[in-house]
Amino acid sequence: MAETTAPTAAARTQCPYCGVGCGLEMLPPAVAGQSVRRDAEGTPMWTARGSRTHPSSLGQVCIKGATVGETLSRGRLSEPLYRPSLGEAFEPIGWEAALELLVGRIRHSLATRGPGAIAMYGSGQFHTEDYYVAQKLLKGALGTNNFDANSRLCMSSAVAGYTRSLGSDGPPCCYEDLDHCSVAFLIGTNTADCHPVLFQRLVKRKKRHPRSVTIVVVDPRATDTSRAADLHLAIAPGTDLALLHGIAHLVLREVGFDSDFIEEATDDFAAYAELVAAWTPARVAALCGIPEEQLRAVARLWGSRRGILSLWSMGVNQRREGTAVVGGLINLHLLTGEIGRPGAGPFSLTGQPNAMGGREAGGLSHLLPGYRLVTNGEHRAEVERAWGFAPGSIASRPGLTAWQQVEAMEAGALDLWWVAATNPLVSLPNLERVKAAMARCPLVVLSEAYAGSETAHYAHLLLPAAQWSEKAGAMTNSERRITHCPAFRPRHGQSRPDWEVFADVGRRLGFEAQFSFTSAAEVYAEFAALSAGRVCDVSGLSHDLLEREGPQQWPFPTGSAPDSASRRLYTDQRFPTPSGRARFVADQPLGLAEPSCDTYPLVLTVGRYLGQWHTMTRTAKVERLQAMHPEPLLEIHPQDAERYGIEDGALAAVTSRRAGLTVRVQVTDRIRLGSVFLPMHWGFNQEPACEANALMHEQACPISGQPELKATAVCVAPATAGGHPAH
Ligand SMILES: Nc1nc2c(c(=O)[nH]1)N[C@H]1C(S)=C(S)[C@@H](COP(=O)(O)OP(=O)(O)OC[C@H]3O[C@@H](n4cnc5c(=O)[nH]c(N)nc54)[C@H](O)[C@@H]3O)O[C@H]1N2
Ligand SMILES: Nc1nc2c(c(=O)[nH]1)N[C@H]1C(S)=C(S)[C@@H](COP(=O)(O)OP(=O)(O)OC[C@H]3O[C@@H](n4cnc5c(=O)[nH]c(N)nc54)[C@H](O)[C@@H]3O)O[C@H]1N2
Ligand code: SF4
Ligand SMILES: [Mo]
Repeated sequence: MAETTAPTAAARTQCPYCGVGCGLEMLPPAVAGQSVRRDAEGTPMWTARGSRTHPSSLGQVCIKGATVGETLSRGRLSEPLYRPSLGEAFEPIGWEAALELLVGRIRHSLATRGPGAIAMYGSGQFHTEDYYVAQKLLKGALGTNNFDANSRLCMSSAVAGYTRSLGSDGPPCCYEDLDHCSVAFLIGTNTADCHPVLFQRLVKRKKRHPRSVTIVVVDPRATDTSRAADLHLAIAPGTDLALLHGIAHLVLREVGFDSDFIEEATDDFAAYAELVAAWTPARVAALCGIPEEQLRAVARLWGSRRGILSLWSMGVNQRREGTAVVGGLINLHLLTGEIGRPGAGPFSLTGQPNAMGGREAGGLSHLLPGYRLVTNGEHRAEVERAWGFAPGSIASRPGLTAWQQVEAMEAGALDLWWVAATNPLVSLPNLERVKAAMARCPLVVLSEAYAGSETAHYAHLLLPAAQWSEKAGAMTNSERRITHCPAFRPRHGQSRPDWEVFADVGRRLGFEAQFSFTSAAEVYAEFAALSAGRVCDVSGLSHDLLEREGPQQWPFPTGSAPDSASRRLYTDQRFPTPSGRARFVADQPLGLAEPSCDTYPLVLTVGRYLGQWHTMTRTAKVERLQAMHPEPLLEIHPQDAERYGIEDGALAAVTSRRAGLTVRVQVTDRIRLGSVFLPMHWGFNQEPACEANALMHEQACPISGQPELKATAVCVAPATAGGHPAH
C-alpha cells in the first residue's frame, strides 16, 4: 500500500483497542495550515479523534483511542529475522527465504508426522480477513484444526455459554440497550477502565436521570465501575454462580418470574428450579460473604423491574466454571423473560477489537466460518465445498486449544508453533512452563508488528506484520457491528498483512486456486458468501458497501438495505436450538480451582489498568499513558498488609505454587480482605518486570477450555534486600 503523495483527508476507521469498537477519524500528519506532528523518533504522526458518524460511539473516544496515533511507527519489527536455535542471534533472512524455510518445514512435518504436529495461535486483534485465511490454511489446506486464538483466554466461556443456553453464539443486545435498561447488572467487569466509552454512556444517562436506571456491580474489588453503582456486591472471588442461583431462588419463591415466557420459549426448567431450591438466601450470603439484605435487594430488582441488561467480561469468563457462570446468568434472563427486548438481555462485552469477527470466521479450534462446528459433518462438507478442498479434508475432531498447544510442545508433539498477533509469554498462565515448552519446539514462528516482545525471545523466525492502519480489513465490535478499517498509512519497512502471508504460504504449498486472493476485499467477499443462512449472516456486506454506507450490524443477508438490521437477536422469542426454545442449564457451583490455604492464604486476581493495553507493546510507547501507570502495584487490604508486615510503597514478594515475583505495594481498602490484585501488563521485558502470569495456574473450564486467569492462591511477605525469598 505504498503512498506516493502526502494524504490530506481524514480516514474513518474503528479503534484497534477494545471491543467497544469506537469509530475513529484519523487525521493525517499535515493538515492544511498546521505543522507536521512527529513522534519521538521523528516520524510524522496521525492524530485520532472520535468519529461522530459512527453509530456505536457517536464521536466519543477514550484516552487509548485518542493516543493510538502515537504508537504506530515506534519500535517496529522491520524485516524477517531468523536464527536456527534460541542461543543464537537473529539475522535478516528476507521474505523469500523465510517463506521457503517455513513451507519446507511444513512439508517435512506433514510427510513425517502428519498435520497434527503443526499449530497456530492467533488473536482477536486479527482483522476478519486474517482470521479467515488462517482457517482456510490450517483447517482446509493442512487438514489440522490446531488453530486457536487468545480469545480462548478471553471470550470462549461466553461463546460456549451462549451456545449451550441459546443454541448459538452471538450477543443478542446492542449498545442502545444502555439507554433503555432499567437495571444495569455489571458482573465481573471493570467497564469504567476496560470499556470506557460504553461506561460513560451509562453514567451520563444516570447523571441526567438518576432514577431511570439502577446500577448493580458484582466484583470482589471496588473499582471506578463500582463507584458509580447503586449497589456493589463485593462477593468472595469465585462465588458468582452461587450468587446467581441465590437470586433465582428468591425470584422463584418470593418475587415473581415470567411463567408465560418459560412455558412458551424455554426447555429444562424443572431441573433448574430443583437445583436453585437448595441455594437459600442464608447459604448464599454466607458463601459469597455479603449481607443477606444485599442479595434480597438484587433479587427484588430482577423480579420486579422490566429492562434488565446484564454486562459481563473476564470476572465471569476466566473461571474454571466460566461456561456455567455464563449459563447461570442467562438462566436469570430466561426466568424473567428479559431477552430480545429493548434494554434487556445477557450482553457479553468482548475484549479485543475483533474477537467477534474471529468467532464469525471460525477462529477457535472447534469452529469453522459462520459459527459452524468442526464436529458437524454437514458443516464440514459445506465449508470444504466452498473452499474447493476434497470431501474429508477438514478433520472431524476439535484441534488443540491454546493451553493444549503448550502441552503438545512440552510433550515434543509439535514441530512448528506459529504465533501471530499475541504475546503468550506475558498472557498465558504458568509462564515458566510455557517457556520450557517453547524451548522444546523445533520451530517457533512469530508474526509481530513490534520488535522485542517477550515471545520473540523464544522464537526462531520473526515475520514483520503490517498492522491496523497499514492494511485494509473488517472488524466486528461487541454489538455485532462491522466497520471497514482502511489502509491509510504506508506499511512499515518490509512488513506484510497477516492474511497475505498466510495466503502466500497456501500458494507455496500448492493450493494456488484456493489462495489466489489479491486484496482483503476479495477475502471478505468469500467469507461473507460462506456466512449466508447462518445466525451471523453477512452475505450482503462487502468492503465497498461498508466504505460507502458506513458500519453495519449483522445479520445482513444478501439484498439487505443499509442500517436495516434488527438491532437485537431473538425478538420473536425463537432460538436457534433444535426445538426453537432456549434451555435452562443446571450446574452446581464449584468455586475456585485453587482456593486459598494455610500456606497460600490470599487469592490473587489479575486484571487491567485504564491506560495500558495488554502486554504494552503499543501503550508503553505513549508518554501520557505511561505517566498514568508508571509501574505495576500489588493492591492489598490494610488488615492483610498489617498481618503480613507489608507497608504501603514498599516492595513485597508474592509467591504461588509455581513462581514468585517482587512488586511495589499499594495498601488500599478497595480490595477485599483476603484478596490481592496485580495488573497483567508488565512482562519480563518491561521496566520494572512483573510476570503476574508466572504465578497463575492453567486449570480451565472443561466446556470452554478457558483458563481461570482471575484467581490463584498466593502468599505475600516483605521483599528481602536480596530480592525474592526462596520458593
Ligand atoms: N484499559 C484496557 N481496556 C481493555 C483491555 C486492556 O488491556 N486495557 N483489554 C480488553 C480485553 S481483551 C478484555 S478481555 C477486557 C477485559 O475487561 P474486564 O473483564 O472488565 O477487565 P479485568 O480487569 O480483566 O477484570 C474485570 C474485573 O473482574 C473482577 N473479578 C476478579 N475475580 C472475580 C470474581 O470471582 N467474580 C467477579 N464477579 N469479578 C471478579 C476483577 O476485580 C476486575 O475488576 O478489557 C478490554 N479493554
Ligand atoms: N492473568 C491474566 N492473564 C490474562 C488476562 C487476564 O485478565 N488475567 N487476560 C487475557 C485476555 S482476555 C487476553 S485478550 C490476552 C491478551 O494478551 P495478548 O494477546 O498476549 O496481548 P497483546 O499485547 O494485545 O498482544 C498482541 C500482540 O500482537 C501484536 N500486534 C499488533 N497488531 C498486530 C498485527 O496486525 N499483526 C500481528 N501479527 N501482530 C500484531 C502486538 O504488538 C502484541 O505483541 O491476555 C490474557 N491473559
Ligand atoms: S473505548 Fe475502546 S474502542 Fe473506544 S476509544 Fe477507548 S479503547 Fe478504543
Ligand atoms: Mo481479552
